[in-house]
Amino acid sequence: MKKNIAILGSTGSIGTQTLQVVESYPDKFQVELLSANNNSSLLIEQAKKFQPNCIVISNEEKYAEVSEALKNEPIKVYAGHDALNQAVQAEDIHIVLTALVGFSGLMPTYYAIKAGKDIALANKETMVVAGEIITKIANEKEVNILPVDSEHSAIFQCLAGEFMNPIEKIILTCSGGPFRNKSLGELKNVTPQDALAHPNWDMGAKITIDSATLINKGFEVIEAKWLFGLQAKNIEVIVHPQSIIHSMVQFTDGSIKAQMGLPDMKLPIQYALSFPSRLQTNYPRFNFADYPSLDFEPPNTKIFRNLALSYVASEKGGNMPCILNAANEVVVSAFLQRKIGFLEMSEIIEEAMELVNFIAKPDLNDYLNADLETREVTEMLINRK
Ligand code: MN3
Repeated sequence: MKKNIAILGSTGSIGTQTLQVVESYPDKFQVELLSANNNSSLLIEQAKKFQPNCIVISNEEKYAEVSEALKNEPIKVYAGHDALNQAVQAEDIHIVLTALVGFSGLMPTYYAIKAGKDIALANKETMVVAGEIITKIANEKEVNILPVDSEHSAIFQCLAGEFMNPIEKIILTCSGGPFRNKSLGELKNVTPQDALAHPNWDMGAKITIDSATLINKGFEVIEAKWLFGLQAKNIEVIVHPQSIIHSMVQFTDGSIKAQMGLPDMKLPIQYALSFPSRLQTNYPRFNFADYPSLDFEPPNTKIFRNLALSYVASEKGGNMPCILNAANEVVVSAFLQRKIGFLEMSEIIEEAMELVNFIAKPDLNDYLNADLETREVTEMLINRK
């Protein structure tokens, strides 16, 4: 039986790579739903090619253009965020791959889980913002949350056959980003263009900046905490510039399992879609003789303060990781527009974490409000700079 897939964020980096995977296994997967935020022309092209039952363009201003272009196709076209929250619940969908950017991934993921759909999770912000609620509902609905993030996929693969064995710690590997060896002085004047040249992974603009500041790794600590039921203090980050080991699990007997290979996002994507099976591929293979040494070093949290702030937010709990995420989205966008410098991103996030109302036991509405409040506060802090 084919798996019917919904791809949220189909025009982004993960979305387009997911469609490459789907295309390689036409007898395994069928696209049921595609959604994009803004990129109407690529969404139209994808819809014609993959013939989903339904597509959603989040930007309602693009509805006329998209529906006109597809008027001769048997494809339902909807627009807007509410339409997406509805569309993910369709009966024929088996698994929802969430590759939306940032906070926007939360509500569609929430509704998909409520409707009993398995989730292939590429939108880590969903877990950062509301991991407690999301994992609780997923348990109630007996829904699987399968990680697409390469580090979490690695851990998930290391845990196959180990589910009864306690974990001592998780070791998340981190490429270090484009600014790995830079000093504070050098970082003061780096530009978005400098940051967008990532050494190992080809990704969208937001996650590329997040990787350069290491907040991406901080988010991954929080994501791992919820996915694998750990405390942040049992999740360690190690810089590994070659990105060959994708992450590791250390068990209580001291044994460490690592998952490794050449970095290619298509692998974790397809493992999430085909789990528990592995699909044969012809991707290039890792050759040990090409890598006489693999390097490791601790991250410098005095320089890359966003990583330290992520541990603080995780420790504090409640809506603090949500505040961290919202403040980050706003400062990243300000940095990309060159309104603030690289190091100011951490300063402003830290101030926002102090200023926004803390709620120890938030419900879903509290998260939505904290997100809005943080955005306002962060904008104010940016304009003051
Ligand atoms: Mn990752």
